Amino acid sequence: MASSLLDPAVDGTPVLDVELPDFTTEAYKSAYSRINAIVIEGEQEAHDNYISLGTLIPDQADELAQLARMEMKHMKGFQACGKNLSVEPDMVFAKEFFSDLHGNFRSALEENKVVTCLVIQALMIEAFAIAAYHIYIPVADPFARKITEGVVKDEYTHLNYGQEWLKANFDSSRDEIIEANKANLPIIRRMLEEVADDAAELKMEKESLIEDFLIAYQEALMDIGFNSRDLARMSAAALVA
Ligand code: PL3
Ligand code: FE2
Ligand code: FE2
Repeated sequence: MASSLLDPAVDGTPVLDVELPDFTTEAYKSAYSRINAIVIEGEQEAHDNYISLGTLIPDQADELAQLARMEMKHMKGFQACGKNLSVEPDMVFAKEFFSDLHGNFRSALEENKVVTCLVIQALMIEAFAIAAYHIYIPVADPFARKITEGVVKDEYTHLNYGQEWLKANFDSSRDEIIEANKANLPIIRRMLEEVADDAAELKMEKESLIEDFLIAYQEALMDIGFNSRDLARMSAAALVA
């Protein structure tokens, strides 16, 4: 049976009655076994990626190790969310889900392409996580909701890290950011499509996910130094591929 919840939003503004899903159905648990795994795998890979970035930016290795530690904490939190609902995360599915993006990050790392690595991890993956967690919070079970609220704050710190670095190095990074966007935004789009049915089972809408992703991603690009024509061109990259 669906229940409803009247609750102030995080910033204190009142929100409408939200229909909560039934967390005990097989359909919910099946979808959750994949989504929970995606999030666990995403946090694990984010940890590894920040450690790797520390080898490309040695003078910031300590700060990056700090970000990596936060990702480990996130991963453990989401593992607890799955356990709490008696769901076994489908990690094989999740590894496959991330494989293209993971491969592109690894190739960039081997070529010492720090800009591409930052675009993939700190801009795209973090914006994806921010969108997903935002949309999830109002429809999450109370246990997962608390954990996710703590996590989403950290993800802004991570997005901001990439944003500040790329902003400080804008002139020398511009072309590589555009290239990394073109190669990887279609992959993010495909990942959003792939998760849409399971997300809908959790009462998360694909349109809201895309919208929130674009807000976080484009705000970052704008702050880094791109103008609105650049942004339109860069977003179009997701449509043509
Ligand atoms: C980096 O800090 C985290 C990377 C995680 C990527 C998350 C992608 C999530 C897509 C699925 C949306 C469902 C959210 C539900 C949360 C249990
Ligand atoms: Fe995280
Ligand atoms: Fe993160």
